Amino acid sequence: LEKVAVVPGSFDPVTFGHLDIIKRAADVFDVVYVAVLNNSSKHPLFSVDERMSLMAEVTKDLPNVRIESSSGLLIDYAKEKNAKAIVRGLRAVSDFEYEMQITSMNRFLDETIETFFIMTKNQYSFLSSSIVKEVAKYGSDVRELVPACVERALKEKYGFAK
Ligand code: COD
Repeated sequence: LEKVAVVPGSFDPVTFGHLDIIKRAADVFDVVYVAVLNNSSKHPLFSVDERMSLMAEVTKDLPNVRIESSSGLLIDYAKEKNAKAIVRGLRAVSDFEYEMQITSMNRFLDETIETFFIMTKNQYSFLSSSIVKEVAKYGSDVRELVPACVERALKEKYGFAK
């Protein structure tokens, strides 16, 4: 039986930190669904479609990774995919409380789906979509933080495209 995992997130936009977690999950699970979702406490810069197409572009060489979106609850999506696991990334202690809350709620809703955490690589521990947007907004260089197509999309959004 195929072992399926869901890697959920807002991915607004995808960074090298996200990509690292997705690649490592794809090494362990047979099929990985990257679920581009809306986090109701965030106001996204990119639409779901834009986030999905950037994600598709940067994961195109990973054959067992599929990009989807859902407007419902993460746990319902995971059930629909017959997922055994939800995979999240952890950067610092500051992520812990938030992740603990989501994990507990998802377990309350369905205790058969496990949440797994992959610890970030040290070089990405400071990296977040928000910090990337903050830097890109002022026209600074984000090449080391995001894939080239994402850098281009940010430049277009913020009016720095040539
Ligand atoms: N290194 C490693 N991991 C990282 C890095 C990094 N530099 N940056 C981010 N990550 C990890 C995050 O920890 C997270 O695991 C994942 O990558 C995605 O991050 P984000 O910020 O894009 O995603 P979030 O935290 O906004 O995602 C929240 C969800 C969209 C999953 C959540 O809001 C949700 O499930 N929404 C759907 C509705 C729902 O079910 N709500 C109830 C949840 S209890």
